[in-house]
Amino acid sequence: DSLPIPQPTTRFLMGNLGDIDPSNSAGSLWRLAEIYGPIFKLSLPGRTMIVCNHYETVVDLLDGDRFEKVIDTTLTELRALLKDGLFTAYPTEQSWGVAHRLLMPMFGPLGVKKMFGGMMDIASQMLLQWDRFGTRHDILCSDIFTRLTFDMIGLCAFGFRFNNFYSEEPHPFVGQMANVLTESGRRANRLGIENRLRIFSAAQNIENVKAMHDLCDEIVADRQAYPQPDSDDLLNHMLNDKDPETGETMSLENIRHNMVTFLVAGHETTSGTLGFLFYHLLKNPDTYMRAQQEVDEVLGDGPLTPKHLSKLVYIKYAMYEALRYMGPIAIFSKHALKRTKIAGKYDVAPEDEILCNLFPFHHDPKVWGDDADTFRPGRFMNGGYEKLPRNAFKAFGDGERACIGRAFAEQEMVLVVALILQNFQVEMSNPSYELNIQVALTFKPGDFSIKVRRRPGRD
Ligand code: MNH
Repeated sequence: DSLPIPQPTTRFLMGNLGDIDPSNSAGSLWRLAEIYGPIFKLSLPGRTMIVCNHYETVVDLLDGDRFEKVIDTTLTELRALLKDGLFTAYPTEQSWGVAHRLLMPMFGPLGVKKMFGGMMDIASQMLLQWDRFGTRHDILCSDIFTRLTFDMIGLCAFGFRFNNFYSEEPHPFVGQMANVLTESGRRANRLGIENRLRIFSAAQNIENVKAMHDLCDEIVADRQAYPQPDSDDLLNHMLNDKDPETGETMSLENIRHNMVTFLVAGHETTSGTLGFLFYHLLKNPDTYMRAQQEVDEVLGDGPLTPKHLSKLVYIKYAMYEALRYMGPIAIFSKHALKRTKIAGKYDVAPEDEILCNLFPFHHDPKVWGDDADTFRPGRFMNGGYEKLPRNAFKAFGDGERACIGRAFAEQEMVLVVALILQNFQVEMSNPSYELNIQVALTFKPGDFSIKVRRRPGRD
């Protein structure tokens, strides 16, 4: 037997469109989760969306034998930029498998260790800039961490320097991408007919996409004209390696779309997470102290080396806790391979788009307890992470379509946080700052600024 899936009242022709705020659809989905509980349904023009909010419903969607990633409306909009790149490829697309198998080793723990030097290069540029800013300068987290993560992925993946720490304005690519991501998000929340009427933004979008594709093509052409046989970066592997299963190489187009994919997926998420993390550490001074104490014990005033990374456990869990509390990605989508019941109760068909609503999922008191709404990295310490119920922490997505950049992101974030805490005392520019979420494709803390001061004896 099955239970009906609750649904807010629908309106003629509009369905539930009125229940979604187009500038903050994820916020609307949280609010509805508070009202409807584990699962609810929305009818939007042309499609039905089923939203799962609690552990019992979301975890059932992670059964790869019955459900798989679906290219939902937002991802479909993004395909104008990312095409068959890993993030937006259809499950049936051949190029996904080729790129996935070919690239996996580079994104594994060993591959990512080789990028340590590139990450240190960029992080030290940032620290140098902070010294020169002095103690009175307000550092806008969303701006500074975007410069940082962009430079890191550019250098580590393609040997390309965006040089965002050497210019007043970030590299044009940064703005082009921000515009395309915001526009894709907006388009995904509009009616099809409305999109056809927004001719100006569509033309602007096409221009931005072309500029980004051109830059990637230029980087490739440069590498082909001036090969770097000793470099071990992603670009060399994409150009030279073969898929171990089929023997196929990646096409030049697919390389371009994966380059843009790494730049998109690899900067917004990580920079947003760093912003959230500093917000929480500064709002909860005991957690800041504990993180700084860990850095002092592990590093003292000596240089950070790769062998230190695995010892910075509290910092890693503080980052997980920031991701749990509210990460940059609020939702990922699935669909059923054939008719089935979610959690044994709710009927779904293959054509239904099913959303994993991460905020309520990561705050489900049945898993996280009564203090689910408290920032407490300690919950993961001393075996706490290992003792979680299966699949309770899904900030990096799920299954074979989970985040390929996870080890890269974790290394990058632990490294940056450790270097900052080792060398600087950080405080909020405005001590009464309250979190406001800036929504583009991903979430980040809006208008959040910090001030920094060199720690005594750390220069
Ligand atoms: Mn990442 C997929 C979260 C950093 C490259 N990433 C995903 C998904 C989530 C995610 C969630 C699954 C989306 C879906 O199911 O539709 N990613 C993150 C978070 C961070 C992050 C929270 C940092 C914090 N991601 C990175 C970095 C890179 C990267 C850094 C690249 C260097 N992510 C990807 C790619 C995919 C992905 C590529 C798509 C993988 C696939 O489908 O094969």
